[in-house]
Parts: sequence; structure tokens; C-alpha cells
Amino acid sequence: MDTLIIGLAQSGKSTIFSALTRVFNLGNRGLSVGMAKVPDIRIEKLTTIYNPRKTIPAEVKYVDTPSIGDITKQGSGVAGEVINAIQGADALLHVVRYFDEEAISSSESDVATLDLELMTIDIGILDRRATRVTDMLKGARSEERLRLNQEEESLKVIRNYLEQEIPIRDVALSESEKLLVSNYNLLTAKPMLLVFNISEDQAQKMDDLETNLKNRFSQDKREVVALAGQIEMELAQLEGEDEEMFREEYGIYETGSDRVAKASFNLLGLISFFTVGEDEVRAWTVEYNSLSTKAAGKIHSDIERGFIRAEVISYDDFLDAGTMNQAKKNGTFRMEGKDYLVKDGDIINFLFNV
Ligand SMILES: Nc1nc2c(ncn2[C@@H]2O[C@H](COP(=O)(O)OP(=O)(O)OP(=O)(O)O)[C@@H](O)[C@H]2O)c(=O)[nH]1
Ligand SMILES: [Mg+2]
Repeated sequence: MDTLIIGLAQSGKSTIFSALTRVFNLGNRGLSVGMAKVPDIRIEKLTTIYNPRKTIPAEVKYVDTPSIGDITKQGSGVAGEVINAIQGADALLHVVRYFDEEAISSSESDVATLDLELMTIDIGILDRRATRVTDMLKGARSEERLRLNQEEESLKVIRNYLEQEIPIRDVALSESEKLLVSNYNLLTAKPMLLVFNISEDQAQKMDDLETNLKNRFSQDKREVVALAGQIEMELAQLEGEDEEMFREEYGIYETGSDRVAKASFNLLGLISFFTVGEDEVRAWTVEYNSLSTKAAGKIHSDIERGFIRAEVISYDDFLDAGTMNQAKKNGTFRMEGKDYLVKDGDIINFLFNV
């Protein structure tokens, strides 16, 4: 999963990027990439059972970007590259400055301002496509002409929402419009995680603050997290006992990185399944309600193509049984076919031929 960190100038994007990834890049003007593990107690438990040579948890990729103002500034030189990167994201993590009085009072308009900037970029994407469609219409044959005319109409409809300052993620699109929007990679169509960057003083009452912010800002495709960026970044530079001691002091027990990863999973409707063995215990990420073949494809396209069947047991049933042999006796270890919908926590062995 790729999450692009965006926001207004000096909101704490790079600070939060470092807190999430433990990659320290303050002052970087371009794109920085870092990874974070998705916390999962189940993979730890499976590791103690299998004692594998390696354990690979699910990961989130975070990319830090310059401020939206720096991206859209004429002649800044970064626009194309950064906008392409944002277009490729699965989700946007919008950092909202919330660590001083002035920022707190302007946060509502800051959230709207960033959306407006994204909408302006989207209108540019649509207009470039419209020009292209007009060009293609010149030499098009009749069936092609029909399709292009339909696309022209859809482009107008979608652009109209943006003109009215409605982000595409808030619009109920028709199936054909959805397909177009996903081809255009519109920025305002992407699920958004709003991360309010709160101060050290506010950290003590983070949970209440987060509930309050959720009430004000949560929407269908918009999740809200409150996070004390500065403290989390400092904690991310520590390890082991030192980190624990300081976390205790601040009363922040779960890392910001873990909380953001969980919120992203919720936002995107993602689940985990596991593959286990003496060599490797590994977590994989798929969308909720994915077919077994799609899950197989996450591991390797050959496994998807040559899929025969899947041996499946839920994590809970496996823990109840203790061993795979006992699970077979219990009848909880089962064979599933191509139409099986993978559940969160499934332990799967794919049978396939190449
Ligand atoms: N007090 C406080 N200061 C913070 C916090 N987060 C960031 N800052 C400060 O705000 C300034 C900007 O932080 P950055 O993380 O560089 O912000 P940014 O959004 O990456 O900035 P640009 O990339 O220049 O737009 C720095 O001086 C930080 O020390 C916070 O949680 N609390
Ligand atoms: Mg920065």
C-alpha cells in the first residue's frame, strides 16, 4: 500500500514522515520514501509457533512530498514528478497543522484549502484529457466516435463537481464514471487520512481530542487521526527500553506509526492473510472480499494463473487446534476453490501448477 503524505507548508509533513518510517529527512525538498510495518499480534504469535528463518509483516510505504504550494508554484520544476507520484497513491495522508493556537483556529479552512488545491490539479488532469479526446475525435471511426463522445460527456459531468468544489471521493459516480476516474487517477478521488499534528501539551488528552476531530471531520472516504508529530518523531529515534520509558512518561503507548497503519487499513477496507512454514511466516494484504485467486496473485502471478485450490484455516481455529494435524481432525482445515472470499486472519496454502 502506497500512502502519499501531503499538506500545506510547515504543517509537519516531514516530521510525521520521520515518526512513521524512522527515516529522517527534515529539509528534503523532493520526494522521500520510507516503510512502516503494519502491527499485528497474530504474526508474532505465528512466529513463536513456527520459529521460521524469517518473519515478514505487512508494510505500508509512505512518501513525503513538498508542500502543495511548492508543488503548484509556477516553474518549481517538481510539479510533474510529484503529481505523478500522488496520482499513483492508494491513499493520501493529509497532515493538518494543529500544534499552535493560530493553526487550530484555521484548521477547518486549512483542510478546505488543501482540497481546493487538489481540485485545481484534477481540473488540469481532466482538461488535458479533454484536449486529447478532441484530438482523437478528428480521425475516429464511428464506434470509436461514440465512445469518445460519451467520454466527453463524462468529463464535463466530473469537471462540474470539481467546479462546485466537491471532491470526487464525496460523489456517487456511475459505474462508467468510476472506471474513467480510476483511469485518470484523480487526486480528490483517493481515500484520505487526515492526520492532525497536535502539540506536546495536547498529547495528554489525545484520545478526547481525536474523538472530537473525528466528529467534525470524518466522512465516508476520510478517516481522522490525532498525532503528536514532534514527540512521535523524537520517540522514533529511540529504541527498546528508552522508548518505552518515554512513552510511559507521555502516556502514549501505541506508536503513531501503528495507529496510522490501522486507520489506513480501515479506510481502505484492507485485511491480512498469512502464509506459514519453517522457512517463512508472512502477512499479506488484500482488499476485503477478495477472491482466493486475487490473494494468490499478491504472492505471485504464477500462483494466480496456475491456481488449483487453497488450503485454508482461520487464525483462531489454528490456535484452538494447536497444530495443522489437529485442525484437520477438527475439520477446521478446509479446501477452498476459486470462488472463495478470503477472510481476515486466514492462514492459506495455495496449490497451483505452472
Ligand atoms: N511544536 C511543534 N512543532 C512542530 C510539530 N511538527 C512540526 N513542527 C515544526 O514545524 C516546522 C515544520 O515541520 P516540518 O515537518 O518540516 O513541516 P513540513 O510540512 O514538512 O514543511 P514543508 O515541507 O516545508 O512544507 C519545523 O520547525 C518543526 O519543528 C509539532 O508537532 N509540534
Ligand atoms: Mg517537508
